[in-house]
Amino acid sequence: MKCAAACLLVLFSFSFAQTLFAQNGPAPLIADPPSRASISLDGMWNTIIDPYESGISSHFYENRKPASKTDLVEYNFERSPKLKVPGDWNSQREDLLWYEGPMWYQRSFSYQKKANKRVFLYFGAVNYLSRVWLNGAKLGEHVGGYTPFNFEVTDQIKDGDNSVVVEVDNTRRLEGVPSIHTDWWNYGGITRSVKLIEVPETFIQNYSVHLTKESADEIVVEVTLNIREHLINKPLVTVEIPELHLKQSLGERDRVGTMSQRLQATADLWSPEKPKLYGVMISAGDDRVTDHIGFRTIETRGTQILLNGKPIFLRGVSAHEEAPYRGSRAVSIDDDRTLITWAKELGCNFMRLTHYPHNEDMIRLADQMGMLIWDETPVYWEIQFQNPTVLDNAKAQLRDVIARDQTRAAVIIWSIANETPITPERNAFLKIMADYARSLDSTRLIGAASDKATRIDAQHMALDDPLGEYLDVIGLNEYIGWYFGKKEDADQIQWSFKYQKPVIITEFGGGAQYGLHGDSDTRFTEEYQADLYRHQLTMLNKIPALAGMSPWVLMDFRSPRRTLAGIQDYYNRKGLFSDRGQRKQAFYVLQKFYEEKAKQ
Ligand code: GCB
Repeated sequence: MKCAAACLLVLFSFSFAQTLFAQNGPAPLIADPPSRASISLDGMWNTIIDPYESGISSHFYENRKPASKTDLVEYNFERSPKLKVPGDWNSQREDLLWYEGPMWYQRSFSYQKKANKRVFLYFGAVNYLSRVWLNGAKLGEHVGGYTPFNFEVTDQIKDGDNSVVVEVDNTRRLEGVPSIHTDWWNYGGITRSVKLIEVPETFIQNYSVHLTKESADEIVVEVTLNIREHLINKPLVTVEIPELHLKQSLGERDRVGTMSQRLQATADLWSPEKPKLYGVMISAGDDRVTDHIGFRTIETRGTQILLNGKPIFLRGVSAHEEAPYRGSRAVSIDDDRTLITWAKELGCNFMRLTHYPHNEDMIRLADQMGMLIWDETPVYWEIQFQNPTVLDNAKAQLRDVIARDQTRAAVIIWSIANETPITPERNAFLKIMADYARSLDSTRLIGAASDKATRIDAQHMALDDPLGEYLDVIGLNEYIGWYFGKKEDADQIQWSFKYQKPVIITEFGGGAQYGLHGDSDTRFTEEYQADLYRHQLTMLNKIPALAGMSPWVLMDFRSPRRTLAGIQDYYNRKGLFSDRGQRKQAFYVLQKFYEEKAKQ
């Protein structure tokens, strides 16, 4: 085993907090919450539904009790109904199934202040807009329903009783990302865990440990420190990978900045078949994080995707973050494990997690179970591409999911959009997003899904969306036999693609109600869906640039757009599994196809 230190360089020496984060917004994200000392604030929170938005004018955030019998206070958290955190409100109470609007959450907790510790209030995700107060003082706001955020509360938190109040508003907005139209449920609430994270005064803000693009024998370690203003000590940063006999000091650095060091080491490479993870310890002064990290390379060559230098076919499936059996947002590691296990049973080595970043546990589990991941930002259908605030919002969501997941070997593709209209504004917007993703992480592939194919004649279809120029992999969503033409049309069709890049068919499929049988021409029967898969797979298999596929979709999921009574009942029924976990006939068609593919 070789172990030699090479170039030590400071990549940035700006203050992260000042340049990238809005005034009233959260602090830069703390990486790796699972390995931090923390106090969970999950559990039952007091809630007040507030459709007419009286909470701000009535100062709900003060969580006040009447000071005397004449004092008028028109709310009372303690006597109000409770909701579980993490969780969406829609599935917790029948009267909240369709609710879109503001909801106030409050919870009290006791705390003992500790010397030389900084404290951050961390939210895994809150959909969509959140305003947060601690002990009546506003900490800030966060926009976006699927990414984590944290506020520093070192100065606001008290010894003894504390009260945190969050106004959560899932109203759909034209200027939102996503905007007002989506084909999934707009689950509101504090949908992921909340905790207090305790760190030393100087701590490891973020890090990434990965192979270089050029060599599988070189590990790059990048560490960003957060050093409290008044401190002058510059801690020594050390990285250790005991199984590789690596222990390397990164040296003293400036107050804020990212240290980057290359280490020579030959690790067993991570793959879906052998998801090897190494214990990695990073320490800086009093701070220490311990992570489990896989090492692999991902690149493209012509129309191929290479994992660890070898071509790989992505046998995939798309999935929403929806809980099996319950019709709610997935909230537990068991939900995540079931989804990955089902995908594995189908023969998958790849999951397209749509249409927004799924929870961190899911990505960590993919690392452990061996599942390649397409990680997507919610730039979906029509959003206000001409609006600079919308671009900032989309970039912030991309920045935060990359900050959260950049150390996970499972993630191979950052997806910047799904089915967006071809306009000059959109092209410019997505070029900025692609460049931004690359500037934050140059080790992964950039993708997006387009549905803008054109029919050339009865036998030819083409995708020449200009977005392809900015991507490493081309994603195509096509619904021949469901929204477009007959399923048999697929037998004749040949596809052409403008860019010589790997193609992933990111969506195809059709609806079927589990247990509904008939002939294969009858919509919504299992036979129709299975037959559609047969025709599709024959067609897709003829695409020379085909590098993978992620049919739509693993499991039926709730959607307000799906109104057909008796069949859809507000579920999108394109699942290979029903929402109750039953396998439809098409599951077996795809499973057989993947069995064959795995042998090739
Ligand atoms: C699509 C969208 C996806 C929908 C799906 C459908 O093209 O990307 O979000 O759910 O079609 O079922 O229509």
